[in-house]
Amino acid sequence: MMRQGKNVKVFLLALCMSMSFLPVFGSHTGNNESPGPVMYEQSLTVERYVKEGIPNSPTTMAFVGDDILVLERYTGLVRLVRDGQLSPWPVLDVSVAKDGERGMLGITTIENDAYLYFTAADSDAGKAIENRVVKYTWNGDKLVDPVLLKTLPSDNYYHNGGAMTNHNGQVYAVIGDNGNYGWLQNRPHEWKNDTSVILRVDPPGPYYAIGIRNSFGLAIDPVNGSLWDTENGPDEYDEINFVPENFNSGWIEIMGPTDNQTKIDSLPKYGDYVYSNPEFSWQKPVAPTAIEFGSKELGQDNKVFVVDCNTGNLYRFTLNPDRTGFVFESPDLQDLVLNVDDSPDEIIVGSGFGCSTDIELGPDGFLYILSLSQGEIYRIIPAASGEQSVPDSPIIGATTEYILITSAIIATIIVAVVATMLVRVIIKKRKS
Ligand SMILES: [Ca+2]
Ligand SMILES: [Ca+2]
Ligand SMILES: [Ca+2]
Ligand SMILES: [Ca+2]
Repeated sequence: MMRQGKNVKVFLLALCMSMSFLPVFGSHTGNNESPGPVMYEQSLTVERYVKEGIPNSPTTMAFVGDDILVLERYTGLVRLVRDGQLSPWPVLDVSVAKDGERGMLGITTIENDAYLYFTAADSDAGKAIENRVVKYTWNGDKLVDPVLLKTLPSDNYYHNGGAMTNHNGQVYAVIGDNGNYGWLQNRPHEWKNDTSVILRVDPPGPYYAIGIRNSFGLAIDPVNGSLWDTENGPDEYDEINFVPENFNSGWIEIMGPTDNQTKIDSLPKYGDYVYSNPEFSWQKPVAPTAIEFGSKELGQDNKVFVVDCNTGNLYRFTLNPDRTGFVFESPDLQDLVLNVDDSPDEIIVGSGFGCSTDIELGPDGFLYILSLSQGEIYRIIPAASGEQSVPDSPIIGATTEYILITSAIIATIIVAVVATMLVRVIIKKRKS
């Protein structure tokens, strides 16, 4: 009897211990501290799209057909997501630097052509060589036939840029100042390298824009083909810009909006690039990253979405009728600046996305959001689509289901082990 009582205690202890491990199994992608994202807009909901998560700090992604290619920042791997599942086999492996803002930085696709932007190194986490834009062909299985289109400086670990986009067969990439200060940074001395610019890389073209400090976001308006960017300021003024051809964003002389006409008139020192103020600025930096246009399918076709790396917020802006800027209802925001004492409520449509670095509009018309810090792809869908059993907590719903299945399996194993032990004890007692 003593022995059986001890076994019951052992069983309960084992069950308690296994229960305490369950949350660890449930949050296998490493976002234990975060409950996952939530949406504040009633008509939209968010779900976790890839159950396995994406390892190794995913930076950017692009669709090829219905599949998604995702870049792992530090390994130089490109991974394939098909039907919401992460394939275990990488589709490309290159050697990338990992310090600062270097690494696997950008991708854009046109049909089966995939354009990648990365900081090439002599080995993974090795010595940085340069930033490269390389075109690959997607054969449905691997990225093959690399063609080096452009090399760009990586003199410093910061402001390496890497965001890419395309329109009408033209491919664009952005690079920040990368610690260089010459003509293209609106400085007077007659020297430049390929920094602080938006470039057309295929077919190659002149600088599309100059005076860009640091950027992780480019997007094309699907309605009129206009280019937009996000830019990171120093200790003040992150920006969103409508970017016409020959745009000068003003760095290093101007960041954020200015009404100093003398300063504006002193620009540019190089070429005939035209300065204009940002369409929106955050006075206190949030490190905005990706920018993407909303869709009819989501009822958001006059909206622009932006994510960031500092707050985990998903921002939403309403375009003006010309789609050249934004309109705001809040008097706080009608100066086009979120000042430190202004309410951000009008522009925050979701939160809890962690440090997020990419948004893509999928072929289904839904928004896919990549969280670098959480290693997740989330999908924004209509709340009434019927795909969600728990509309306001799909992430928790999915986790609970996982925990219940895991609990059932572990409990069954424990019962089997304890039963075996009990049978052995009984047989031993009978023998003695
Ligand atoms: Ca992308
Ligand atoms: Ca590698
Ligand atoms: Ca600017
Ligand atoms: Ca304001």
